Amino acid sequence: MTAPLRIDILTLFPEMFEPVLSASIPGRARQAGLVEWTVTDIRRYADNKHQRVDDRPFGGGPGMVMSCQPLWDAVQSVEALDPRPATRVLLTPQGERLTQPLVERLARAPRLLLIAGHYEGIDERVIERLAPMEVSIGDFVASGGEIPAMLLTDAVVRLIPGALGHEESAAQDSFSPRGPRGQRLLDCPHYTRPRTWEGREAPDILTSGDHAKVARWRLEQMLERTRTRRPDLLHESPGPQSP
Ligand code: 9D3
Repeated sequence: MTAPLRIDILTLFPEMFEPVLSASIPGRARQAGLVEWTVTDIRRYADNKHQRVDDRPFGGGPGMVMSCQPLWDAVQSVEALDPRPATRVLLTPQGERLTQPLVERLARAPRLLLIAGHYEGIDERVIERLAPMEVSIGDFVASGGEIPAMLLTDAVVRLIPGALGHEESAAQDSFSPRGPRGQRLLDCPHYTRPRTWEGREAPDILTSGDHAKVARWRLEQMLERTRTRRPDLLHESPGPQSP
């Protein structure tokens, strides 16, 4: 068997991670030996007696800036725990947008080092020296990089073969239908019993027993929903896993 993916997370809020990650797919994948993670409190590495990890911004302005030293030392210490080189990822609003192709790339690494920032930002000099990939989860403002780091972890771990149940993995992205030029599509609508609920019927075709017709209907729905809700997806270039 191949070595489990290792994810090291550096944060000022270490207590946030374990309950969330252990309760979801990553928790199950860890129990199955497919992934392991550590969560490290950057504050432990502050070399001043008050354990300060931030300071006022040069040039003035609101908020605080995370200092270089604690983060640099934390990265050195955590990276030394394993000889494999880590792909360093800083979660930041200034980063490249997280997309499924990026998740797929990250999932191929043997080891990820995730840095969750907080405060107004991190001193640029330590970012330059660490030279991490910089990743954002979307164009909105979160309070810190912690939830983005958990989201990235979740998205990466569910791609590890065996992380999902067999039933779920069969429905995985690479098997689901694509657009005319291999683009990812939005999902079709789903229905279950009862056939009539509050006067609303489920589409007859789904209970017709004609599997070819069902498949065609679902693909049409996927294309139509993508056209109306996410036309941008149809103009995207095909993903790396598309035929
Ligand atoms: C006034 C400038 N703000 C930037 C929009 C400051 C600021 C806000 C929020 C700086 C850091 C944060 C905390 N957010 C993250 O660390 C973060 C994030 C996000 O806010 N949105 C989307 N993805 C990410 S990844 C990390």
